[in-house]
Amino acid sequence: MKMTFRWYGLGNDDITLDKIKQIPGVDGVVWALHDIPAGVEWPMERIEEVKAQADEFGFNIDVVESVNVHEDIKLGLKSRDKYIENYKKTIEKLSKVGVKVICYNFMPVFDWTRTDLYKNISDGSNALFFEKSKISDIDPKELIRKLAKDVTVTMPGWEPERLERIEELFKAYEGFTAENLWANLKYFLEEIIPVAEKFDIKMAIHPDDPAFPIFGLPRIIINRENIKRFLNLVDSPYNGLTLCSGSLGSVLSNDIPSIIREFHDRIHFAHIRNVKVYENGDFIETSHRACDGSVDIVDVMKAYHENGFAGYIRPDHGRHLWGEEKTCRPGYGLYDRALGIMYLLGIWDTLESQKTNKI
Ligand code: CS2
Ligand code: MN
Repeated sequence: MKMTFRWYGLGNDDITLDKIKQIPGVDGVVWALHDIPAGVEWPMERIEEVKAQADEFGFNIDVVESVNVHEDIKLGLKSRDKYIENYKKTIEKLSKVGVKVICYNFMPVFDWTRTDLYKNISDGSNALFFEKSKISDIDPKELIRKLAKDVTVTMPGWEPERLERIEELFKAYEGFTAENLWANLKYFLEEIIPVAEKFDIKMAIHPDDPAFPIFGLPRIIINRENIKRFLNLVDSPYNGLTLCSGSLGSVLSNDIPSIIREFHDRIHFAHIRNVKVYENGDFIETSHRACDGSVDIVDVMKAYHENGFAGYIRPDHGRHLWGEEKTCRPGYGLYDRALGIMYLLGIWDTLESQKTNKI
């Protein structure tokens, strides 16, 4: 298991590399060129710049999250081929600085979606929250306006240039079904995976968050059955998963430890976080502790450990603690993610000692 921490880049993240350096056990930063729009080939100089910045602190840059997929690819438009070509060129360039895993998602229009970015918790902290009933009444444009008012940073998947086109995008998706999305994903994978194989980079799809359709848009990477179907679209180790316990955890019927046990050899990147799901389907992000949320994080770590997981892992979102919501990106503060790492390493180290009969 190789521990990493997400870093949004120099000047784009108040959690700087020198701070990350002080969290025990972190070997690499998970990065991206967040200002490059989906579909555009990443410039080599910019990639090399990040490599030099990480080198200075001794961090690897083995994992990229994300190289975003252009909407025309998801929609299956004719124009997709030129964007797929750019994607392939980006894969090749990333291999030159030693990148090993590319995380991406295939969700129409939106990346992760919440109704509240700073829901107060009784202990005085706050966290990302999803109110199911709100999503069914709210116009997506209204939600975008509401969330944009709350943050000063651009959130991945909610980039202004994409959202300016929101009406156009919804129109393009009219009558679009889950089967259309499956077909377009297959087309994309059949093009990309041979290139990933050639340049030895594992592609790792991120599950949809939340793991059910919203605003009438299909979502397909949502449960065990669909993950199995996804892996069979192109049956290669290079066609793999980012297993996000929080995204899949938004639906109580997803048994995440058993999904890990079944597909561990295709999981290249593990996102670990906990969510508390309520009876009405609302959910809030919690600390990583198993007893604080609905996902048994101890069993999640056991499932990785017993299968000798050698891939990359990172704490995913955390709560905002000690007033840090004033400066950090929603869900990506320093403190809860650092605490999360200590919890995850505590479980892992205990399991390791048990294995070697030290305890
Ligand atoms: C994050 C995602 O919400 C999450 O779980 O990990 O925003 C993730 O970065 C993207 O979906 C990857 O493309
Ligand atoms: Mn995730």
